[in-house]
Amino acid sequence: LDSLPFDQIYTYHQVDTFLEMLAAAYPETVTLVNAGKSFEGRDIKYIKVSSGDFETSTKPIVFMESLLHAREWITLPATLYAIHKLVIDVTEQDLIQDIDWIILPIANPDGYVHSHGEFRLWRKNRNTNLGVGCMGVDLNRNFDINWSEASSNVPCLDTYHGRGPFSEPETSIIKSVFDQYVDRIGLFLDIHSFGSMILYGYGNGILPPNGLMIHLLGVRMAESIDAVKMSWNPNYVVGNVALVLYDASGSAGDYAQSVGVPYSYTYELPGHRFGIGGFGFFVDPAFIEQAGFETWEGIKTGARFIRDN
Ligand code: ING
Ligand code: ZN
Repeated sequence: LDSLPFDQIYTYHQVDTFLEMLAAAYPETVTLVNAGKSFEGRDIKYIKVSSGDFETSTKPIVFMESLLHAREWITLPATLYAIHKLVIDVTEQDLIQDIDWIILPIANPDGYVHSHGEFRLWRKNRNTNLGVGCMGVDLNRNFDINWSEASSNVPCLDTYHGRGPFSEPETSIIKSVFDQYVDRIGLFLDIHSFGSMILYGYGNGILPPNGLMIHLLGVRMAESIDAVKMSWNPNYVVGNVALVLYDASGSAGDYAQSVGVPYSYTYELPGHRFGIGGFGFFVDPAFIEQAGFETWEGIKTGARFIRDN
């Protein structure tokens, strides 16, 4: 396990195997947590990375996750690249000396597997207990923050919020991470695509009390990415999600903000360079490693900021 080629989009099983091997190969820094099962019964696993004992540590935590939305495949290499630079190819020691990490690469495994098979542009989970012919809950509308205020109550739609806050196993698992570690989580990053944006709450346009600081760090992270981005991609846009994009309730980012995480962002990674409509979710092979590399620049800026402030 000395390299992870960034030349393809890995499947659920490949990532699962990778995480198991990683934890076995680096027991002193990596702890693999099997946090529970998805609707269809797949394991949802995350890693804790710490240079010491994660549980007794008082270091700030950066918590990042990807693939809450199934079709947003480019977010996976971004997360795997971060793991690669924190565990396998460590060139910046301060990031693990000073900071602990929780990294959840595949937050929505059922949807992700479905997007590899039947339906490439699937977004939601695969809940079938909705009482209608349609399936799937938008996990990024299912969190307990302003739930149902700006989302859909129609199960057939892509922004269906589910039967209630945290009705879905996948969001409940993420909630349990916040329940356990919220006092130490200084930065939450929910990695989505596409659009080249760094977004923060709340999804109704109301800013958190530290909104100016949140914006400041958003800009700094965006600048870090823009400095190394591909020339064909636009600069990142930074702003409140409701102002930049649209109103949205019950998101993971808003939930993190509401329970006390000081800095919570949703990254929208760049889309396919020839993407129009749904094709923005397709992956340009020439961008896979680059997506990891450039996103990592933003993540590092965020991590060091919450360490130093
Ligand atoms: N976009 C996000 C979505 O869930 C978003 C935008 C960000 C909403 C932050 C709420 C909070 O719709 C994608 N591409 O998923
Ligand atoms: Zn998304």
